[in-house]
Parts: sequence; structure tokens; C-alpha cells
Amino acid sequence: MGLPSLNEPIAAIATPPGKGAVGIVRLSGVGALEIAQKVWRGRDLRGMEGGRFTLGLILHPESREVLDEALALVFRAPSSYTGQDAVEFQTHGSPAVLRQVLQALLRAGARPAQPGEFTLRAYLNGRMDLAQAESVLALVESESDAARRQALRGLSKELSARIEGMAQELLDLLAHIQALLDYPEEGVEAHEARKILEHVLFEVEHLLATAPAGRIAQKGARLALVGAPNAGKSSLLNALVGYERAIVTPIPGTTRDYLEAPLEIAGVPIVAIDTAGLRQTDDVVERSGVERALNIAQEADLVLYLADQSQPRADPPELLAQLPQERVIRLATKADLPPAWHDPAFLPVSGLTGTGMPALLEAIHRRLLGEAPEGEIWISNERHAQALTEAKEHLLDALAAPEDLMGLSIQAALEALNHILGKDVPEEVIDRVFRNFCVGK
Ligand SMILES: Nc1nc2c(ncn2[C@@H]2O[C@H](COP(=O)(O)OP(=O)(O)O)[C@@H](O)[C@H]2O)c(=O)[nH]1
Ligand SMILES: [Mg+2]
Repeated sequence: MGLPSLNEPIAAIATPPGKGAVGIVRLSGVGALEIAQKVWRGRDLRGMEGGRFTLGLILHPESREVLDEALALVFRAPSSYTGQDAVEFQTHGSPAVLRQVLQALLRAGARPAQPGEFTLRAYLNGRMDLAQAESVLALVESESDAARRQALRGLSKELSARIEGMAQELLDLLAHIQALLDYPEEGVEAHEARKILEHVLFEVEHLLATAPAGRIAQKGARLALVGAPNAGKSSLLNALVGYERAIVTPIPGTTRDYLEAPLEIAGVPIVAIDTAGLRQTDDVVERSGVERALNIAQEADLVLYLADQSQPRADPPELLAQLPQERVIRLATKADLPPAWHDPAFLPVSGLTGTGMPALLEAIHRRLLGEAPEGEIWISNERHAQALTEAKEHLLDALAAPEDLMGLSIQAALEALNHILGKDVPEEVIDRVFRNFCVGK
């Protein structure tokens, strides 16, 4: 479809639909200040320095009807978000006001901005690289603290700097290998080249290892609670969310369907799912509930398998065997009661008294985020994960190749890394990135 023109003045409402205390309409492009002045009564915006604001009235450009009282914030190229002359109007946050102000700017010569077009300009004008632009989107969409923190690190160029560092090492290496081939008598060591390759490969793998955690920080996780009827699933769910979300009864088989409750553990958004008890049964409703529970467990990021340790083991072992083992945390429930059995593979907890809850939260956190270190940047963008995977494959090829052929694979790895930053990426990649933005960002 082609990228839109970079200079045309564009305008959009930047605040979300609905009423708010303040609404923002943005305008950016060549001639932005002239267009803004056409709808403005107050200090002449064209004469203002960048980074200043003034209070005035917004008018219809032809009828001169007053549309609202507003603040105008003036930005001058290149010191603006887009790198262009730009004005932001802060109006009263009414949909009627915002619509009229936008219409006035369009009448005065701007065209409606496309989704993400302001950020696209920031990227095309070199104000940020593509990974930073993607972090802007991730930040706008962040719903948890972990997601917010990671997006902010991406925006502050932390990821880009890491990628640039690796790319630089590969560039130096290419020069080194060229020298090795051109002047073999200079004694440039081939094993030096392999050492550098191994180092970059280590860094790439290190970043890739954070991808599962990054994905979960961004999208959240589903946590299924399964076990025999009366194992204490509903009680544990209530203990996790901190209020009586699920009905607790001493009658087995009460929860015949399933219910979901949102919670946050260590900054990660989690949906906990209380399921019907797993037991073989002839009751049609209950049986379909059990099947449902197994399906939910199969699709969950993590499964809590509960067994009542105050009673002789009653849960059929074949049910536990049907669960995705690598994603199961086993829990011995009702730990406040005297034990009827003990199994070190089971973590003792009591939904009633809270015994074992800190250890459980810790275990959930560790299992969901794996070894991804807290202080480390995580790969939370699918495009980045794919590019790193490609880079990894090319690096492995390079390591396996004889010196005179290494260069090709190194070049390919370098290109994959550069794609993360948006260097030499095909237009449709850029298009795809910005299509996910909202209008006005
Ligand atoms: N003493 C004790 N009783 C519990 C605990 N958790 C659940 N119960 C009791 O066990 C019964 C079944 O609990 P419930 O949470 O409904 O189990 P579910 O069928 O697996 O959802 C209820 O009578 C609860 O009060 C616990 O940690 N300690
Ligand atoms: Mg229940």
C-alpha cells in the first residue's frame, strides 16, 4: 500500500473516546503552525518558540464560531515527537468538542492521521528506531506493571543498544574475516573469529530465553486449578484473589462448570480458573464439566493440581497423568489439618489459613517467568523473537562453515538483527507494525 507522505499536515484526536476532564487533538507536519493559527484566537502561534504553551480560543476557520477554550502547546522541528513542527490542543474532554476541533483543523488544511502515523513519522525521521516505536505501542497497551516496565525499557533504547552492540561485533568480525582471507600471512587467527561468533550467539540465546517471560508479561497468563471434588480448589481461588469469588461447600461436585477470576502476581496479570472436580462420574453435566476442566488445563500456561492431604489419596492417578506435566504445580491442600499422607512433590497449602501461600505465589512466579532475571530486558515482541531466532540459526551456520564461507552467514545474521531496529526492513513490515496502533499515537 506504500507509506504515506511524510510532510503533509495530519491531525487526530489523541485521547480515548468518551468524556474526560481534558481532550487532546494533535497536529503535525509542514505548515502545522499556519493551520493551527487559522483556528486560533489568542497569541500568534506562528511566532511562538517550541516548548511553549498559551491559552486561547479555538474557532471554526470559516464561520469564526468559538468551539472551545483551549491550551495550545507549540513544538518546533526537530524537537517534537514526530520531529516536525507540531501543535497539541488541550481542550475540554467532550466528544462533541473534540470532533469539532478536529473538523476545524481538517477544514483548515490538515488531513486525518492514519493509525500510528505520528509514531511512524518519529521513526522515519530518525527520532526512534523500530524497536522503540514498537515499545510505544507496548506501553500504550500495557495492562500490568511488568508489561509497563519492559515497554519503558524498550522505549529508552535499552533493547536497541543491546542489538546495536551485537550488530557492531558482527560488522567488526566481517572486516576481520576479510582481512584473514586477503592477508593470510598477517597471522590473523581464525579461532578469534569463532570466539566472537560464540559470544554473539550466547547473547542472542540469552535474550531469546527471556521470550516466554516477555510474552507472559505482555499478554498475561492463564492459571487452571484442577483436582478431585472437595480438594479445596474454590477455597484456594478465593485465597488467591482475596475475596469470596467462588462458592465453597462441603458437598463434592458443586463447581460443575468453571469460573474465572483476574489477579496479579508479581506484576503479571493472571486469570485464575476454578474448574469442576476431576473424578470419573456418570452424571452428564458433571462429566462434561470434567472434560472441560481437562481442556482448560491443557490450554493453561500453568496448572495447579490440588490433592487433599487430610484424607487418604483419592484422586485417580490417571487424571494427573493426563495433565501437561511440565506446567503442573502439585499442591497438598488443607495443610492446616493433620496429614493422611506426605509426598515431597506436593507443596503444602491451606486456602483457609493461608499456610504455604507465599511459597505458592513464589512458585507460580518462578514457573511463569522462568529464569528470566528481574533486572533484565525481556523480549516481549513476536517480531523481535523471530528475528533473534533467525539470527541464531545464521550464527550456528557461520560457526559450522569454513572461514571462507563464514561471511555469508554472518551477513545474514547481521541483517536479522538490523531488522529489529528497522534498518533495511521491507515496507510491509513497517506497515504491519503501525497497523496495530491507534489513531492519534
Ligand atoms: N480445614 C480446611 N478446610 C478446607 C480448606 N480448603 C477447603 N476446605 C474445605 O473443604 C471443602 C471443599 O472446599 P472447596 O474449596 O469447595 O473444594 P472444591 O470442591 O475443590 O472447590 C469445604 O468444606 C471447605 O471449607 C483448607 O485449607 N483447610
Ligand atoms: Mg469448587
